[in-house]
Amino acid sequence: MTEEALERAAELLAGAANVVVSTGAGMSKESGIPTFRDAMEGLWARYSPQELATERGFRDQPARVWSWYAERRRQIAACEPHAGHLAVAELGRLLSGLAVVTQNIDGLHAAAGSEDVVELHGNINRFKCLDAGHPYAGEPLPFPDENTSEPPPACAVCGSPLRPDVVWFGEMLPPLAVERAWQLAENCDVMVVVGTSGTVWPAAELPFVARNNGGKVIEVNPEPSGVTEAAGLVIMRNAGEALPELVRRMERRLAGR
Ligand code: BV8
Repeated sequence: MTEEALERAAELLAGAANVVVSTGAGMSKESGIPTFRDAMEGLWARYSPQELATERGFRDQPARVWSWYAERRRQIAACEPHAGHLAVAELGRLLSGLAVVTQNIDGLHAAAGSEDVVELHGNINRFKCLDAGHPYAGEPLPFPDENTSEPPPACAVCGSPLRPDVVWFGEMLPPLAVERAWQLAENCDVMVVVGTSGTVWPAAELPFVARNNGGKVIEVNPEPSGVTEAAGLVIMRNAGEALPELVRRMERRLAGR
């Protein structure tokens, strides 16, 4: 099945003008960043993203939430884009009309060379202040010592605590990112959706938007997910295996023209 699915996916991509690659935490797993699902069992078992990745959580426990993000930043700083990220960047060079829409806040698509990346949920290495959203433009923030709980620094403009420039549960997504992401999904010929369980909304809606507007949806995920239903083609492989293979097949097709 995978062989045929890869061949069919390469055929669809080679003939597509507008392609969206839509990614979730599974895209970064082979770079060493645990998915949210893993994290429930893993290092975050003592943390609940639903509780801490919220404004309420931050206002109630600023030092704890700030340290949780600092620990994640430290982990991400030690990670590199893997072959799957590099394959997405290569796809972007082969197909001029390709854009990436990601739920991930780790910046690995840009680090791999993808130039058109829509960050639906922000970026863990960007900061703004809690009360007014003043962007932080100071020196790179140090990582606190492991397991210490340090309070967040204060905004230089208004004095309110700095927070990561990410979208917390219960917060609206950045309007410009939403507008672009839905416009891309509505107009794409093909959407490749990689490494998402399809549990977080409204991002989970994108593959359905693509399908409902005539786009072909290809899912890359070793397990079924909440978006499999929207996919006409499923490649049940890890991103780091499937995406480079997809690019190799596409390059062969494009060379053969
Ligand atoms: C909002 C940043 C308006 C922070 C994150 C309906 C409509 C609108 C909203 C809602 C709704 N229903 C519920 C809501 C509320 C909520 C929500 O969706 N809750 C869920 C839990 C039910 N949504 C919101 O609050 C959103 N805001 O809609 O505002 C509003 C306001 C108030 C009230 C209502 C509406 C904001 C959501 C954004 C939250 N911020 N991240 C931070 O990271 O700290 S979400 C975060 O979790 C990620 O960004 C990501 O989006 C999500 C995790 O999901 P995945 O990426 O899919 O990862 P997961 O671990 O689940 O799955 C990994 C997958 O990879 C698996 O399928 C696995 O099989 C696969 N995999 C594993 N290895 C590999 C692999 N695949 C490929 N290769 C591999 N090697």
